[in-house]
This record gives sequence, structure tokens and C-alpha cells, in this order.
Amino acid sequence: MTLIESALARKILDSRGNPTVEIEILTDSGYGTAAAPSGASTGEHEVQSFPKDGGVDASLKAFGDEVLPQILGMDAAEQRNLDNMLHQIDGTPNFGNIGGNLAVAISLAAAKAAASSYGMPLYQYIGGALASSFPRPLGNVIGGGRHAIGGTDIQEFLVISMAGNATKCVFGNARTHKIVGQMLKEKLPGHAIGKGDEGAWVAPLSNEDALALHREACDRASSELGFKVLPCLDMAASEYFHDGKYHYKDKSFTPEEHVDFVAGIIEEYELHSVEDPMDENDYLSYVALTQAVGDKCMIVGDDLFVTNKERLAKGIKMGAANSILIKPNQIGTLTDTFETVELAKKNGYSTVISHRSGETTDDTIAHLGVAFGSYAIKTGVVGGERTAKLNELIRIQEDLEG
Ligand code: 2PG
Ligand code: MG
Repeated sequence: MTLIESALARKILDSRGNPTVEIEILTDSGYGTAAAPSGASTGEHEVQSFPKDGGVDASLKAFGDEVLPQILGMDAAEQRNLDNMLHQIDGTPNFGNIGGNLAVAISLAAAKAAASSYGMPLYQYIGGALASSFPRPLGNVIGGGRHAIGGTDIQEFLVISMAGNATKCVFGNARTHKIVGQMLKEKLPGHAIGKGDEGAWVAPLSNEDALALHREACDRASSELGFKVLPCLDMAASEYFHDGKYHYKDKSFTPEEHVDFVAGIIEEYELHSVEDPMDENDYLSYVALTQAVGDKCMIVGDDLFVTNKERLAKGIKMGAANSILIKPNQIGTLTDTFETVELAKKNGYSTVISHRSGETTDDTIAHLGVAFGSYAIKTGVVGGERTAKLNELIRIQEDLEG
């Protein structure tokens, strides 16, 4: 019933206009498809998304020559076997030969084909009959860094709605995004205000002005909506750490000073979570920050952990961060992703399932967020490739409520 009868790979567009890969897998009674996203502020320790020589086309060739002959006849429900086989075919520690994006699309498409063969939604197939909690949508409303030209140094100013169900949270974040747009128009009359790669507003603002406006927008949204909307950040600090210092447009900090700076803004703006506040190799500063403010704020490792269980294990041992961003294409297979999530959960680290800045309309992460019992799903607020995931979450909630 779950044996793979046919599979195909094709090149499709992502939201930035770059090529990526989509996989379809057919069993005798089921079907699954998945497409891989890609990052702009990628972590140094992520797997290679596509082979250095040949890019997406080289991945497609590897699929036809090496993967397809192996997966035909395999059992799509034997996820570990299938994912092991992908590692074996690739033969490198970082999917350098076939590409992590090809691997992740095959791995997820197989899981979806197996789920479909059993007549089950993916969240239930992976999460079990008792999977019932939904991840809170976490979406960016102001952006800069690698995702926008002329925006803030800080990559993402995000919001998280604390309502009791997914639909209210999705619309709460959308309302806050609109309030931010209106406030920017009033604050910067006559200026062009645009949107970055993930649909967040981009405007000529200093980091401090953006922090203040972000906080104010959350307060306005909270009182209008009747539930709390809380401010969060993704600082993507590896992007501006070089020569031993954190360099903003108007100032530079040593690692010790940067810990104080970040702890200060967490206190001042009552931030609910801060992702990548330090460089991806600066575990010690993560420890210092977590000791200082980890009791009141989620300190989330994205580039720090890259969904890699060895890097997470090191963080757990040292006490670096208290939460992990989960991006399946950072590590390449569903099995690897699952093992990292399990390790996080066992050690009291919350998980945040996440999109990438370059996305497709693939909605798999909505299912994974429910299956993994993630605290949040970071997937933007507006834009078709973002709302694909949010709308799927709404559908899953309906399904869970019967
Ligand atoms: C991040 C992501 C998604 P990218 O830094 O968390 O917002 O960006 O996909 O460019 O790595
Ligand atoms: Mg990040």
C-alpha cells in the first residue's frame, strides 16, 4: 500500500524568482508532493542547499541518475530507511553532492505519500492520534537585513498573537501588520514604503525607531483585539558580526557589550522572543544572555543550531538559548529534523517551526508544527507563499475541532 510506484522531480520558481525543486511521489494508494524553500541569511553550518557545481540542475540530474532507481519499490512509510538511503547516495556530511533541498523535498514528499496512503493528514501521521495543540503564528511586520534593501540592520520585527485559536492568531497578526503600515505612513509622509522578501514593511527607519514603533503597534493591536499581541525579533546577528564585533550602521559592540545591548532592549520593549541575537559561533555570549534574561524571554537559536542535533546538544550542555528554530531544509531530511525536535523537547527547549525567506506555496510546515507540538510557526503574515501555510493551519484547526 505504501510502496513507491513512481516519483518525479521538477524545477519550479520560488518567491524570489529563483529556481528550486519540487518532488512528486506516488504509491499504489497515495500521493505526496513537496517543494523546498531557500534562505538568504543562511547559517554557515547548514547543509548545502544545491550542489556548488550545477545548482538545481545538478540536483535534478542526481535525482534521475542516482535517487530514482533506488527509491522505486521502497516503502514510503519506512521514513528512516529512506532518509538513510538519501545520506548514503549523497555520501557527504552536508548533502554537498545531491543538495539538501533535493533531499528534504524527497523526504517530505515520501512522508506525505505514506500519510495519504493511510488516508491520514500529515500532522496526524507524524504526530499521532493525540496531536492536538497548534503552533502560534509568528510573523514579521517590519524587516531589513538580507531580506530588504534600505531597511533596518535587525532582520525581522515580528509579532505573535496570544489568542486561544489559530484563526484568531492568524488574523491578529494580519491586523497588526496593517496597523504598522498605517503608522509608517503617518510617521514618514512622502517616503516610499515597501515590502521585503517575506512581506514585512521596509522603511527608512533606525533600529531604535523601528523598535519603538513595533512596540506601540503591538499595544494598539492588543487593545483593539482584546488579546495580547507581543513583539519578537530575529536579529540575524551573524550577518553583521565580523572582526570580533557586532557592527550596526551607527555603532559597534564587543560581544560583552552586545549581550548588554540585547538584554537592555529585551527589558525595555518587553520582547517575548529574540532569535539569533549573537553570532552563530558565539556560544559563550548566548550563555551570558540566556543567564541574564532567559527567564523572561525566549532566546531562539536559528543560525546557531541550524536544526542540527549535535549543535543543539552543545547548546543544551552549555546553557545557550532556550528555544530552537526548526527549518527542515537546514538539515535535509524529516528523520534528522524529528531527532532534533525530540532532543529539544526532552531538554525543555521550545521549538519554532519556520519558513525560509525564499518560499513556495508548499504548506508542509503547518502540519509539522502541529505534529511536533511546536510553540510557534514562523511564516510571515502576508503574501501568497506565507498565507499558504497560515491558511493550512486554519484548516488543520477545523479538522482538529471536528
Ligand atoms: C531566518 C529566515 C526566515 P532565511 O533568518 O529566520 O525568516 O531567513 O530563510 O533568509 O534564512
Ligand atoms: Mg533567523
